Amino acid sequence: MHTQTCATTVYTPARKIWSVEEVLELFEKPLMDLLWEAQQIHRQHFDSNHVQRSALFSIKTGGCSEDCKYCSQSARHNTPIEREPLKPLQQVLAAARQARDKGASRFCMGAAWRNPKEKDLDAVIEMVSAVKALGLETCLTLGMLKPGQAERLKDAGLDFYNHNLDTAPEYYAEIVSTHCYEDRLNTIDQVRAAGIKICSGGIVGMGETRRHRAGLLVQFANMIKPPESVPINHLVAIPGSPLANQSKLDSFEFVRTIAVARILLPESHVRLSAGRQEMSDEQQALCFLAGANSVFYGSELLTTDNCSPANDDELFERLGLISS
Ligand code: SAM
Ligand code: DTB
Ligand code: SF4
Repeated sequence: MHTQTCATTVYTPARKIWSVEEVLELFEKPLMDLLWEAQQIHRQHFDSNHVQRSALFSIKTGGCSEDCKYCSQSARHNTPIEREPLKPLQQVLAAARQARDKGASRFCMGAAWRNPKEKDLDAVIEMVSAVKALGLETCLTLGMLKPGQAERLKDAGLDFYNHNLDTAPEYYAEIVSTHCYEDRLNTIDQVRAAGIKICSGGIVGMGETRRHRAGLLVQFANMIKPPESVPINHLVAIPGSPLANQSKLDSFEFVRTIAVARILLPESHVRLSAGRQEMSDEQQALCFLAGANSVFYGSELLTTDNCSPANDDELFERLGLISS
């Protein structure tokens, strides 16, 4: 008789698969208990006082075809941001040099595209090689990728690709109608398959519920391989955008979101991202205690202001944080 050994093999997942209910239980813990749990996990996987710094630069601003309600760069909203062409290589390199000299370790280049055209990709590939040659890690965020494009970026030496899921699957259609969650997941899969590291996170403070915040984090935690980098943005309310009048999320709820991300994603860098400028030094310190270990460093994000490097340097000094 032929025995099928594989039929009796018990598959044991290497990691826990999280349910939204379990994640909600974490969110509901007393804040001190949640912070303690997150901090212990953080210390098992990272140097507790180290924070990674990425610089952001918009290589192509405005005029985007998509209708993401939070975004200043959608051509469909009446925001103060004007459409600009793709920046020339020398301008990108000058910004990268400046970021490196100020102490950033990664240079993240963002473009307001639904997806890059092949001609655009040729120019971006040149940028990746040139920025890498400066000794910086490279990251791109260009929108959705078509088959073959991720491989081209990998060949150019790209380290990270940023593509956020932004919110829970069931809330996504409230925020964007011109593409869907499946499209986002599909691009993430292509990037992973090409061997590029993934940066994927989301935005809180867009009117979503705690269940939606839990649902977003569950998406990352249950991936076969979770993203290496998980940016948690607080909405920057853009005048003229549909979310212009959205009220700010309770600051402790934001800290909880960081702590839960740390517990669910013990090996990922959790980045305290957009919205940091509106946070007090004390809230930022709580976020680092909760397990955030990366920031955007530089006085600008893509189209909005960020904390000034001088303020960040002073805050890091006061907190005894070391960065690279
Ligand atoms: N077009 C590409 C895309 O959508 O992936 C890349 C650029 S897009 C600006 C990158 C990310 O920036 C978004 O997914 C979102 O998470 C974040 N973002 C954009 N506008 C924001 C805002 N007003 N507040 C917070 N985060 C924002
Ligand atoms: C991410 O998660 N946040 C960054 C980066 N990835 C591309 C973008 C933040 C943008 C904030 C609003 C603006 O400056 O336009
Ligand atoms: Fe376009 Fe990206 Fe802004 Fe959406 S988030 S409107 S895809 S630039």
